[in-house]
Amino acid sequence: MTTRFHPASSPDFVPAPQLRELQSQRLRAVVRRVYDQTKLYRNRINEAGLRPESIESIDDIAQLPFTVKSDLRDTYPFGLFASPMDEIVRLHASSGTTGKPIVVAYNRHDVEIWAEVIERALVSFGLHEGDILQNSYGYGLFTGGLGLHYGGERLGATVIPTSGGNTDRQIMIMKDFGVSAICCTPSYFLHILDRAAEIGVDLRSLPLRAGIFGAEPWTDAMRQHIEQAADIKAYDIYGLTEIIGPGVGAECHCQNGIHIFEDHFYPEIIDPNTGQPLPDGETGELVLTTLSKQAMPILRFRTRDVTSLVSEPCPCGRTIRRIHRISHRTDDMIIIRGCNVFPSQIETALLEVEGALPHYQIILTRSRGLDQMEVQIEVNAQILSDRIGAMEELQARFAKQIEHIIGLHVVVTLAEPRTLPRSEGKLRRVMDQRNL
Ligand code: DLL
Repeated sequence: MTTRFHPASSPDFVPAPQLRELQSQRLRAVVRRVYDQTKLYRNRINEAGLRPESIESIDDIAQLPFTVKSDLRDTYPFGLFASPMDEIVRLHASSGTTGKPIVVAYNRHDVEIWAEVIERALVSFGLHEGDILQNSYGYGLFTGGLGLHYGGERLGATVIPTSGGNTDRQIMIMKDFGVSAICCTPSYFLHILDRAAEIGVDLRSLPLRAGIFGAEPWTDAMRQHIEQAADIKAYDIYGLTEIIGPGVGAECHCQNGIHIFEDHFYPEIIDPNTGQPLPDGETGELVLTTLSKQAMPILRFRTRDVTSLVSEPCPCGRTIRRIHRISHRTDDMIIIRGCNVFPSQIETALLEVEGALPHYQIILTRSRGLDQMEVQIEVNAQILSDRIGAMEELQARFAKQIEHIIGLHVVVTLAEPRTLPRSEGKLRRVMDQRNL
């Protein structure tokens, strides 16, 4: 993978004092804008006993109030817009699981920034003009499709807007069009891999060399599996609708954390219980402030994504800071018999056992007041029929490995290949049936 310097990534290498000056200048402007243009922020800033001019530099950011997801719901649909409607050129929405969606807006300047950060992400994955980019993120209200699309075009790549689904056609296009990079959720890529094997296409023999995976958590164990199975480099891209969509941050070729494009999106880590900022290196909830967005700027958004800021500089030389890959969301943590468990721990455990396919599902139930966790894992059909007792042995190995990592005994069920749910977008791996 090439690591040559591309001019689009210049802002990633700005010396720290200069970056802080830019962040301060942008923070002052954004605070003034939301104060003048939105009722919610004006009230919140007044209630905090502040005036817009109280915020002089980026060091003052922690004085500002947080924004939470329900603020976006409560102001549905347009209550947080800070540009007049006739300047807004795009709306996206995120459905969430219940009730009204949240709506986000972009003016011309915002869609340009979005394309800029996506271009910077693609460059940091080693992509360049001439790459053929299959974009299998969903096009529509979801930000993944259109977000990646315009950044790819800005780079000068050839973007193929396949969107999600119709997997056989995805594979045909990948093969016939000489696709060099694909964007989709890691779980959809697993599905593509399976289906390709079924119809006799070996992705390793294609020109595909990079996968751009995000929109859901995935582990380094999963990365290894994907990289080997497809002979590609698998990169992590992070983002969320409320802040812009994909492109808040991305890995570089070092694959050791997500660089945040912090000239546009300022990261903080807080203790989710107290709301207090945590020092670099400590794990907590990621909070993001949009420094340059105009149509819908957001101050100190509580993402619920759990990570930490990496203090060591990255060998790639980028000065923008990194966060560790997102391990889970605060609301995804499973509390079972008093222990905290993350689905990513299960993923890591099961991929260490030979014979596991990377498809699994976690089912939580409650029986006579006691929580039970069942992990269903797809395994190689060969193993299931190999010899008498092989299945029980494998089951025991999975249970032991999981217990070793999470400290709890779980029920392991082995499943035939291709029997667990698949997804063309984000995959829900945890079924919590405890309150049914
Ligand atoms: O998922 C935006 C996106 C599209 C990101 C395509 C990357 C690629 P939402 O639907 O609003 O937006 O979901 C945002 O997804 O708060 C995280 O919990 C999770 N998420 C996104 N990227 C990653 C990632 C898009 N790389 C929520 N690793 C976020 C782990 C991720 N979780």
